[in-house]
Amino acid sequence: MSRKKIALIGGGQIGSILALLIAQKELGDVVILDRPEVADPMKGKALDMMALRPHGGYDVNLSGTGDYADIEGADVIVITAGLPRKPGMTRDDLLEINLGIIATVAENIKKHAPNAFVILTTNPLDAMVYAFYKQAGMPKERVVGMAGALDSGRFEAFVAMETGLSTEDVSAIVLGGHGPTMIPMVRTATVAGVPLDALLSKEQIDKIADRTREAGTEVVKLLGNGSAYNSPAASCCEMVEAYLKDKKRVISSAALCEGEYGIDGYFMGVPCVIGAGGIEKILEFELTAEEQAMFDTTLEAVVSTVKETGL
Ligand code: TXD
Repeated sequence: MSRKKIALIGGGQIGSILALLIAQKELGDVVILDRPEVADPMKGKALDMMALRPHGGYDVNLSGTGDYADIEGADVIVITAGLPRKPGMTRDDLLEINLGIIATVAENIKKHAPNAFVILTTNPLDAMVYAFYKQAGMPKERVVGMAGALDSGRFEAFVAMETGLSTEDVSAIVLGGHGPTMIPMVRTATVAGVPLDALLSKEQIDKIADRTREAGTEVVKLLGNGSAYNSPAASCCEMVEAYLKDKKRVISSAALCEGEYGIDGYFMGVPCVIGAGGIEKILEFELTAEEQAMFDTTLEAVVSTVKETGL
């Protein structure tokens, strides 16, 4: 039985941590691909992680490359290629340059690994996943954007921090676009089934929701150079694992909606069932009038960024 092959397109901050997380979980062999100019540093990173194996207790192989031929037949691909934000930049400021990068990546995946499950993280996420989908010509079940997993995780982390309770017991989801219009779903969030408003005041809950919406920017400001990478890598890893192990996890992800939540033809952060079939299903539930209004606002933001791609 051969191992699964996981290709990481982009071996920067997220790509590097993700390679290590995937290896530690032995989800498959990892190929880290980056620009040809940095093929050697990628080989160096991979070799360093190969040398970590005796300490890490894993046996998968890691390799670095600048050549797309090496991703041939990959089962899963995670795209992080692109520029990250610098302080003062919005995610949308990255659009033009990352759009060009995604076009090249799409063309190469189409050629070398058309059967892969593709997870994209590059910002502005909602537009980049749309652009990739339009250009790669792959089925919608196998193209997804990672954002909701991260945003939901941030929401859960802040609830745990504010209540002093275990993150393991917090269950919360963030829907919508990956930007300031995202929707932390306060109404459905619980700690082991106990609703948030039984544990926190309205002011505390509002503060957590606001902090969740701005969590990426908070990290960008503090880091001073680049954006969050540990939690995004862990979020990608969760999605890779759900697919390869056919776990049927319910993870908020940017999936192509065709009628779900009244959206037609756009990728939007919605609760997705991830299993061996990729995005197997989008779970729908009724929103309150207030939530629906927030959904309309986030959809407007996504549509306007997508329009800028000209695709
Ligand atoms: O929730 C989310 N979706 C996100 C997304 C959370 C955090 C960061 N998010 C975005 O992911 C971020 O705004 C970036 O657009 C990507 C990757 O973030 P990362 O922090 O990993 O950026 P790095 O460290 O700059 O890594 C990007 C790598 C770098 O090594 C470049 O050399 C490489 O991408 N790169 C390329 N690889 C292959 N091919 C091409 N053309 C290419 N161009 C750049």
